[in-house]
Amino acid sequence: MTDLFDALVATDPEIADVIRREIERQNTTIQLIASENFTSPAVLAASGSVLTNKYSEGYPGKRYYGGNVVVDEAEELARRRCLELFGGDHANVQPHAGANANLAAYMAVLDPGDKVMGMRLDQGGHLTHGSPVNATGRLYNFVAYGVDPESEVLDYDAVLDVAVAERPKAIVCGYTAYPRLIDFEAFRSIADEVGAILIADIAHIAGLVAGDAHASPVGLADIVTFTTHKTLRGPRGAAIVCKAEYAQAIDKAVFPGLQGGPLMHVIAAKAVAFKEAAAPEFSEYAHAIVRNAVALAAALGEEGFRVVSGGTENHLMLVDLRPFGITGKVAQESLDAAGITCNKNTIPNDPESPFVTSGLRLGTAAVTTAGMGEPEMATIASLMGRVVQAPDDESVRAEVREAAATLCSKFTPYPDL
Ligand code: DSN
Repeated sequence: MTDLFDALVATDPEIADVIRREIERQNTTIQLIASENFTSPAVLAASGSVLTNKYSEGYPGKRYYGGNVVVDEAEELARRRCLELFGGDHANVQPHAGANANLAAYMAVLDPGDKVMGMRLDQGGHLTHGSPVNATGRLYNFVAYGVDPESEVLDYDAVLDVAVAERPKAIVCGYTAYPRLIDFEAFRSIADEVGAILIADIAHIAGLVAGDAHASPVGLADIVTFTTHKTLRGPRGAAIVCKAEYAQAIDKAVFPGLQGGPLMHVIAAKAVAFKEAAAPEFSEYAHAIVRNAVALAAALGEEGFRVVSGGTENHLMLVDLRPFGITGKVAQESLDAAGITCNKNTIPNDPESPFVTSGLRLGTAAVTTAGMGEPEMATIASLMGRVVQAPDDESVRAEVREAAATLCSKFTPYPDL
């Protein structure tokens, strides 16, 4: 790694400097973006390897080009480890991103114009769950379910009512900003009630599922998609696990349906991540993420934040900033300036636009990887409380930035980089 970086410094000092400064940013500021994590040096090494040079259209043993005998082993290892980790009949580890994995799932089982039911995008659904500006919303006829307006939690009877009224061909469960456990058995029975295919998008919670900190949809959902870089802590990318009857359709949808050559360096890094996630320490890690999220949500409540749905049961929480009279946009910018990275996010029935928002989404996967625990969650909540009460105060920002750096000096994700 060091030799490779030396080569980069010699060839392109500007990009080398960007990477150096990003390592510094990740090491010295608090990372609370719920979809991010700090991947291991082993994953970094695989994804920065010469496997990037290989063209491998097709699947192991059935490639369009020669010279794939070595990289085939990487993809076989990734597929095998993925199935050992999650269960299921068939795995496809080629999707470059969660968006591709979701579109492949739809392409495998739907025709353009078919009706699909997913969570409202402003209540936790993802862009690829039918946003009108995304290919999924243009190709398929999405209808939405949402959370209960009072409890801000899914009401499965209400979801069933929408399904019975709409008779979708597929139902998508799994979210990008939902802080509660998902009852996949309830979704299976709703899908069965209306004869729908069930697709679970567990991009956010894949690491919790792998570590037994959240129930798994595998075996219940027909198709399960997930990204590998969030709670799962692998390289940027995605994978699909499905029942045997959908295996061929999924493989065809990914390649040649959607993608060309797979990223073999990233597939090798996914194999490394699946191996890491199968270790007993990973289960401890997954449970620690949830404990930290519960602690952070409770401490933020004490600081005056309104925690959406009253708390969390997974790795993330949404907080409503209206008690402080500020928007998500202002809070995100002020916190960023104070050394705390997070993202503005709509909350259920948000009066503000998605570019402004009334809330923040916060996640604990990255800080838990860095080694922080419940005492540090209380510290972070108190630092956040100071910033949102004086969002424009430069001296508060400077003090919090220094406190964040002091905290991170004891919990540095990449001390050797
Ligand atoms: N951008 C990811 C997230 O933050 O949840 C999803 O694509």
